[in-house]
Amino acid sequence: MLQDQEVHAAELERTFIAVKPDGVQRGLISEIISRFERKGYKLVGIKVVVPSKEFAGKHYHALKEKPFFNGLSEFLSSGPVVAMVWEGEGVITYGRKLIGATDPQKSEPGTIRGDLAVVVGRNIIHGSDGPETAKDEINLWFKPEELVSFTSNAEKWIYGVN
Ligand code: IDP
Repeated sequence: MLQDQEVHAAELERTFIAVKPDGVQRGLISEIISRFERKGYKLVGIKVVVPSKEFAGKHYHALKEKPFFNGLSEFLSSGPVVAMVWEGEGVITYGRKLIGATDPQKSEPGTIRGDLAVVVGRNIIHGSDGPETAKDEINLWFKPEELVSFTSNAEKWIYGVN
């Protein structure tokens, strides 16, 4: 039985989620963690960091041609960020659903940005947008030894497997 759980856990995917400086300053860390945790996803890494502007630029490298790239990198490095790795079936795609659209004004009510943010430049949370990005972002923000692997007792109730 334990073996089955281990196999199952090994198949689960991981995504990188960050509470950006505006979310931290507004006291929304626990609210954001709570939405992922209540859904049934598992927190396997977390730390509070103030990234340098250079590091923020690496994180947002795909956007380096955008006019807002400099301001965005500056903003991400302007204060503490809560960097996290969440694990679970479909967590990359569904995590983005929990987060909502990039522009909070286009985010549905019930989503994190829809409920808690107003403008695109202060949309409080980041989430990886696909499997490759997730892998790259997890590697950028975390060393392997900063992440844990464990089977939660709740998994059999969340996934319905033994
Ligand atoms: P995402 O965060 O929903 O994945 P991306 O297009 O990857 O969206 O953009 C990264 C971040 O850049 C957004 O979360 C937002 O903070 C910022 N951003 C995106 N578009 C604009 C814009 O038009 N003006 C200012 N900031 C923007």
